[in-house]
Amino acid sequence: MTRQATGRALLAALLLASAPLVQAHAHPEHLRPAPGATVAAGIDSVSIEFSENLEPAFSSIVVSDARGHALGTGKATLADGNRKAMRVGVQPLAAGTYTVKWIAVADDGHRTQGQYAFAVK
Ligand SMILES: [Cu+2]
Repeated sequence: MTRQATGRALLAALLLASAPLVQAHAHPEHLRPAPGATVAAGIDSVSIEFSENLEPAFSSIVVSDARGHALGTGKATLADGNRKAMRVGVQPLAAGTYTVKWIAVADDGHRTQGQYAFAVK
């Protein structure tokens, strides 16, 4: 192996070793209500705790009813002292199915997003 090839192999190994740090995207870990859950009527917020600190300006949670109407009472906010936890208030929910769409922008600027449904009985 030439010295140049050895250098390239070393660089490749370093890049592989650092990949988990580079890809520290925010993934949802605790979702309330949980995906697919059926909860009692009257809940007035949806909250998601992520694996990474979030950038509040670009992160959001939007709750929609079965007809696709957004129900939020305001912008989603991060919890005091915990930048991994995001919450949005909604009017107390009546029976039906609801969709949650979230966008999470982590401190490193990477964006993840997803959606799930839950039911209110
Ligand atoms: Cu990332």
